Amino acid sequence: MNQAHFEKMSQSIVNGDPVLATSLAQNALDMGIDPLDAITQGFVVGVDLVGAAFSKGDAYLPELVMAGEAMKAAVAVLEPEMHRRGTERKTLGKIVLATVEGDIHEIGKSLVGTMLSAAGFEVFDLGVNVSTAKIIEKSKEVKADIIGLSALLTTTMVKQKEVINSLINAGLRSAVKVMVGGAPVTREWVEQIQADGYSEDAIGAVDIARQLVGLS
Ligand code: B1M
Repeated sequence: MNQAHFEKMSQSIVNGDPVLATSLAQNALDMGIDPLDAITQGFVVGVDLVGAAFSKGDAYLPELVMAGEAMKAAVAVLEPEMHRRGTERKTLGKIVLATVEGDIHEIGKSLVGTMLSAAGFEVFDLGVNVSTAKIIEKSKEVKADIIGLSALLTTTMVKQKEVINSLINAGLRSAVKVMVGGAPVTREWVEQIQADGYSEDAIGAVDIARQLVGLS
């Protein structure tokens, strides 16, 4: 019986249906299903399916965005119950995420954040136009495993380098990995600024983040 419910949960993510995902999450609690099982055996299965389809070119950005929204809606119902039971999802690592200073492009960064959260990372999304000092301060405060920096403008990419330089100057470079992304970011740029990881899209960002915390 639970398996049938898990399949419906997965399908609600594939269909990008936050309303259905919300009610299935609530039904799961009413049925006595463990909220963690609902996430890992139900909703995450759907996220993985959409991610795999996106990677193969069988799904497109809107599907990915809607799947992320549906996942967020389901987790919003289940997470309070997990807190209450003290069975919080074991996080894969902590990520401080921001669009760099001078840059207000939000959509890609937020999508990356949603996918990282859905995959099990604890994401501290600082928003857009975030100063280097604020990024480093937050990273120190939460003892981040990874700092994720998005930049969409050729004029703001340099802020990714600035963050890395500031980490070096503060003696913190070995304490945290730095992952970068955004449309103008190239592999050459990543090598030049000596970032630890780079991805062209949100699904790839999850793979890279997993690698950076030693999980794959
Ligand atoms: Co802007 N803009 N924009 N813009 N804008 C671009 C980026 C531009 C390429 C358009 C163009 O000219 N063809 C161009 C940049 C040129 C350049 O520097 N090379 C540009 C410009 C020039 C500007 C302004 C300067 C325009 C002006 O005012 N004269 C201005 C700058 C404002 C500022 O930031 N200070 C500006 C403003 C805006 C809006 C506010 C209107 C709006 C943003 C709204 C918002 O985010 N709330 C906007 C938009 C929408 C775009 C385009 C059209 C779309 C960006 C987007 O959301 N893409 C963009 C052109 C384009 O990219 N086709 C453009 C969808 C999103 C899902 O993809 O953000 O690439 P993307 O994220 C991807 C990957 O890059 C990657 O994964 C994401 C998901 O797959 N990724 C990461 C991103 N971050 C990552 C981090 C990671 C890993 C992967 O690890 C941490």
